[in-house]
Amino acid sequence: MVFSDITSANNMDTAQMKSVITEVSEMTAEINKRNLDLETPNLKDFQGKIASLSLKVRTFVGECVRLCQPSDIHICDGSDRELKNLLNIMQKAGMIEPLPKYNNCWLARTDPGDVARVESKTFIVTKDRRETIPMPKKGVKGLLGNWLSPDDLKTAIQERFPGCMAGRTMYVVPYSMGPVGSPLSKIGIELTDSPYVVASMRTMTRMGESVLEALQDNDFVKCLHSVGCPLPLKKNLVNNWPCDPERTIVTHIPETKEIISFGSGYGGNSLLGKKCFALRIGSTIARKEGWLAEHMLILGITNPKGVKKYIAAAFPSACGKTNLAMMTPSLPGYKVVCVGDDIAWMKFDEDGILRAINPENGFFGVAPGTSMHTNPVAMKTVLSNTIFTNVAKTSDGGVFWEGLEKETPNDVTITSWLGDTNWSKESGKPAAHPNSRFCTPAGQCPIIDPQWEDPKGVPISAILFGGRRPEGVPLIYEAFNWRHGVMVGAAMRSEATAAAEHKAKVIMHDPFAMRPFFGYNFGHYLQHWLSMEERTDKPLPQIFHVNWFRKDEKGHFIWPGFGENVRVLDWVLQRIDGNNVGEECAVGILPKPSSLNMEGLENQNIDLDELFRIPKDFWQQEIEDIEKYFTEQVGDDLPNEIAEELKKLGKRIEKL
Ligand code: GTP
Ligand code: SPV
Ligand code: MN
Repeated sequence: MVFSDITSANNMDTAQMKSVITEVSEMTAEINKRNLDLETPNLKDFQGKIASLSLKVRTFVGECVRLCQPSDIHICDGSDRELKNLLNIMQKAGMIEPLPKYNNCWLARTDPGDVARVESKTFIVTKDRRETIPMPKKGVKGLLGNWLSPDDLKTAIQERFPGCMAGRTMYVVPYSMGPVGSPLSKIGIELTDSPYVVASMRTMTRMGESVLEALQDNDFVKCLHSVGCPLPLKKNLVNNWPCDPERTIVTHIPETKEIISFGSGYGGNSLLGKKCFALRIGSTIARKEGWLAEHMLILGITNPKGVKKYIAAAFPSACGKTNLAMMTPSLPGYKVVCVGDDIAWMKFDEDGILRAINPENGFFGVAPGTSMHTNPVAMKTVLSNTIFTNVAKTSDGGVFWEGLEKETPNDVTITSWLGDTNWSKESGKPAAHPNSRFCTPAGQCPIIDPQWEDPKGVPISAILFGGRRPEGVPLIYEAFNWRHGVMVGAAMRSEATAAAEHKAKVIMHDPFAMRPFFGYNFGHYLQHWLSMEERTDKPLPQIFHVNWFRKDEKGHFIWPGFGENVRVLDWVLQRIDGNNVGEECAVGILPKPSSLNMEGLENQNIDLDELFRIPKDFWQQEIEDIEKYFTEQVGDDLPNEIAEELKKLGKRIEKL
């Protein structure tokens, strides 16, 4: 309702008038009135174009046109012709260039100031701060999300949006998270002035005409995005990439299901269906409706006996979700299929079984480290219809990034993501940005699960939590029960990565891999997870914690990872099957000696003792850190059950 019609703003009932949103609408109305007096584009010129839209969509578009003052408007139909046009526009503007080595693949190089999610500029707007974030201890900076008051949102919008699309086209992007028409799916409409966002949303979501048909007169998540560079430009663009990093802001209003983002054209800041909708707004809807919106991959795995199970796994950004979701198992007889690589919406069906859908339609995957050796499936997926962003290119029209050295012909020259045309390793700088990405259709994945678009979702048997833990954390352990598992998720930590603006290598708390993506108070989120036990009389998925990233004293990974991770999944399957392959230890249930299938790895000198060692001093420190984090960051909002579980862990560690 930030965008609600000026006239209808005067007709609201008292309850509504009291809500957060009313204040915001009034503000918008003010801005709009003012803008109408300015050089407002003639909405009448656009009437014909928006005539076929539902009243609700038309109202939303009308509001935003008045506010942003675009020079044209385009309703996206999702057709091939439309995409061709967009690519053409971007190529002419110098935003993308073709990669002739592949089929319909493109390279975008951004302003180096706009390369990742900006967590510090991402906000949830609620009247009451406590709804959004737990009250941190006095004098401590809250790390579980950023809150913005409705008043401050008003100001932020006022300072940025009036006239922000001048000279540009406003694209109306209708999209569905989840297969169009599925009862589990939800619809959003993103208004954006970035053709790059439109082309990417076409891959990452189901986008276009069919969505408007499915929407009819219903409500939708309202998303407004602008790169914040009205024409004529006030200063020159860098790499022809419009953005305004100094004034970037990404805001969410759960109460009215609105997302307003300004200043960045990149990834999670601008493809608003992904983190903003599917996780932040999604988690608030899920809480109300009794389900879970999580930062999780979904994979299907069939063992040599032909038994197929589905596993969901939450790892923080750049910690291995895409790789696990598409893994090529090294053990003979195993088959892995991919349902999704980043987000899972999980709901109980009428029989009480937890089922998951992948609300996305594509992969926005980390490029560096991806190769025929580590992830051949991803390499095959990206050979056509892919937009690469901030990777390096080769003189034969292909792509390059760290990890592709062995697969790149020797006689080509490499142009780095920064445009250094004669890049070499000796420069000491990476060829591709560490957060460079491919944006590619999920349907092209050679191991996409035939069930991946099943409107009912797939039944989840196990949930994995994990992160980058160079020290102390074993390759795998299982939680004793659901409640213990929720504590394990809450206690997750991981080395920072380039996916956001953090300094790498610091071990950060990242509960449930959701720290940047909670749409509401983390304490309430924990309560919601704990409540799952009461929502079904069927067994819940078993919970595990994995760590592919333990290192030796020289800093080398001691587990080969990637396709070899199937050995860990094999143990998970055995546990799901009820096999007697686990033994209780202080942190949870560990594999019994020799229950982890190591066939074929005999020559690799893998130090299993080290992989599973539970150092007492490390864990004492770990528990102390987690306790401090819970006390300082979650305080009164921490459910007792979680505090109790942590105490129990402490007692078990004492006995080591
Ligand atoms: P987001 O898209 O940011 O959410 O990342 P993600 O969780 O999907 O991570 P991804 O699978 O893209 O992996 C990130 C980086 O970790 C890549 O450089 C991978 O090569 C590397 N990686 C993934 N799996 C493993 C593993 O099992 N072992 C090791 N050593 N590295 C891995
Ligand atoms: C992540 O950071 O977890 C991503 C990339 O998947 S982004 O879309 O930028 O959020
Ligand atoms: Mn992700």
